[in-house]
Amino acid sequence: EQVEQTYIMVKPDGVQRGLVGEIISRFERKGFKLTGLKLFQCPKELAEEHYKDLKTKSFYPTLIDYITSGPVVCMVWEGVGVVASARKLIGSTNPLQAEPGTIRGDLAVQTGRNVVHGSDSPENGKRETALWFKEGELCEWTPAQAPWLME
Ligand code: DAT
Ligand code: MG
Repeated sequence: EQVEQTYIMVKPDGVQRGLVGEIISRFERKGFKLTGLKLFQCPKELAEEHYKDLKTKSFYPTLIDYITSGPVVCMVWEGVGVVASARKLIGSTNPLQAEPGTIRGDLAVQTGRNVVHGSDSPENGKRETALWFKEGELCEWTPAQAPWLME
């Protein structure tokens, strides 16, 4: 039972639509631990680095424009199995295929406006956390509820 970290981001549409609290709540209520949080205007170079694996895709330029079009909310969540669990909470990339009950399934309709990002592996969780946060911006702490979440 390895503690992992995942990088979660409310994309500009989620911020503009007033969904920040709703999205944070879902991870909070599940029981994961928040270790980083900031509102941030993403520079183009960082967006390009974050999505470098998609560089050859036709939608890459519009994806970069979208992610840099307004502030995003950057978060790091920690816990056992947090990477896969967060992906389940988020739902499928295409919101029309995302299950009801997931963030995208409940709150979005189009792939190009799918309101939230989540790391797809523990390795990328680490890579993206280091990309979006400086060391002093992360907090190590023990939530008071910890013994009531895990025996
Ligand atoms: P996810 O965000 O579910 O991990 P991904 O890593 O494959 O999905 O793609 C990153 C983002 O790129 C995705 O959230 C929205 C955009 N994207 C992916 N596939 C797309 C497509 N076919 N058309 C338009 N945008 C797409
Ligand atoms: Mg992805």
